[in-house]
Amino acid sequence: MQTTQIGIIGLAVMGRSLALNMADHGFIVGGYNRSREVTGTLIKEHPHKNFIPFYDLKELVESQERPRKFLIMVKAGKPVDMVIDQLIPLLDEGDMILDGGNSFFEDTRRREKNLKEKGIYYFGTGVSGGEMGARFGPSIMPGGEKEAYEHIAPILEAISAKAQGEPCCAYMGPDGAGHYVKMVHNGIEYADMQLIAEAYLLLKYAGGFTNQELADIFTEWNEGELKSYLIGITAGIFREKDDFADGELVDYILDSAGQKGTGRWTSLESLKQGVNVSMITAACNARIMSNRVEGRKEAKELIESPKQRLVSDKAKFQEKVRKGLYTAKIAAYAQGFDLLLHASSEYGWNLDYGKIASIFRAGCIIQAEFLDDITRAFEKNRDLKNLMMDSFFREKINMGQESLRDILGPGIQNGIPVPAMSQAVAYIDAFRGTPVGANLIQAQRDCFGAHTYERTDREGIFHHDWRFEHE
Ligand code: NBP
Repeated sequence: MQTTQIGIIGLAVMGRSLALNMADHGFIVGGYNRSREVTGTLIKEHPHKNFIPFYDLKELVESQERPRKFLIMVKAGKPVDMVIDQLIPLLDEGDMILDGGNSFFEDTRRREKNLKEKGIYYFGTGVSGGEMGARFGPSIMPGGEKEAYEHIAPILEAISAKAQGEPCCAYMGPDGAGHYVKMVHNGIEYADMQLIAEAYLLLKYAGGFTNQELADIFTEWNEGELKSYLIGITAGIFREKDDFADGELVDYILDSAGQKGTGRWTSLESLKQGVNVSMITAACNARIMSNRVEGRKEAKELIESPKQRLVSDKAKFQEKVRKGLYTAKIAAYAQGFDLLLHASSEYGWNLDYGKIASIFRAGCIIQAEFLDDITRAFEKNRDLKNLMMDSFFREKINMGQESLRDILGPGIQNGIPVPAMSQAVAYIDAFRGTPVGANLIQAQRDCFGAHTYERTDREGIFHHDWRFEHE
């Protein structure tokens, strides 16, 4: 039997693509899938001299060089625990299990702890970039015991995407760090996509731009500071003709977006950490509202829409939307990295934010030139508390915030929902120290519940005996 260097368990879209990617890079890969026909189909459709199919998990384990390495690529949740339970009796101390699925980081922490007690290394490994990324170079975020990382680094770094020659894979930190970073990456992705959708709505319904014009605008934007994978594909989408009817496909796609849960996890986790990721939450809520297809149809007949008022100067508006989008994007990334900062301290991960931004530069959905600027910001100041405090981004916000405010007006007047952009403005405003009304809230709390308050003019905790008549 040929000796394998890594075993992949779960050969659906992601497992299959990663297996072929590893095989292409010269690694001898053993593959196993619960349903044997999936393995059979894979070798029939993609025969590869470096890929060896297994129909028995024990045989895959026995084929491995030491320390053994297994990459689990099954549906997140219970199936991961089931595969781990099947593997444990077959493994020896020092062997390694990687979970490359979208597992919740708390599950990863639990599994890592349990397996450590058995002498088995466990790496929660975020893999971004979907099927194409997995096949030809994803962004990879492994988290686990640092001393064991050297055993898996050669494989993971070889198959990862490369940005300016550097692998988009780096050790993130202990236990759940890799899956946490992947979760926040997905949350940022939600906000980024929502912002682009809002820019589209503004240009279409307040600017009156056609799909062809939108395609040209996004193509132009993709040559400047907004240059990114998402802006690039958006330009292409506006040009794509429909197969069934006249015009572009985008106009025939139902206005209802799906989600698999990682954005929601980010939002829930932010509340737990006491961190404001309002733009990620706004993006989740926008998808939730979009799913009320029948309800929205019904309400459209009952609740009046404002009259459409197109902007008078299209070119000027277009430029303001570009600047506003870029400014809001800074706020979204600032929120995501702020959550990472708090989590790093809460869980003792010592995350390297500059490194994290650098591995997002290729292979993943949020890849963008902009990430180089984030890396530079954290390299310049490792103790940077918020991206918006970095001199480069501060200046960009100062230059772009007026445009962001200006485009919200036509959006709101035309009845265009712009929740993520609105949250960007609210975040920037609260962040920059403008009054947020908390003095009044403290007064109310003290009035109805004697919750006390602090003062601006003297030290101490105060309670006031509110003299006006109230229940
Ligand atoms: P799926 O998430 O669709 O899972 C299907 C795989 O899980 C099949 O191999 C299936 O085996 C296996 N499986 C299940 Br379901 N229950 C099992 C069990 N109890 N024991 C053993 N195997 C079991 O696959 P995917 O889309 O390739 O994604 C894999 C992971 O990667 C997921 O966590 C996903 O969230 C994540 N991810 C996916 C993408 C993407 O673009 N699809 C991107 C990034 C991350 P069977 O063939 O016998 O049913």
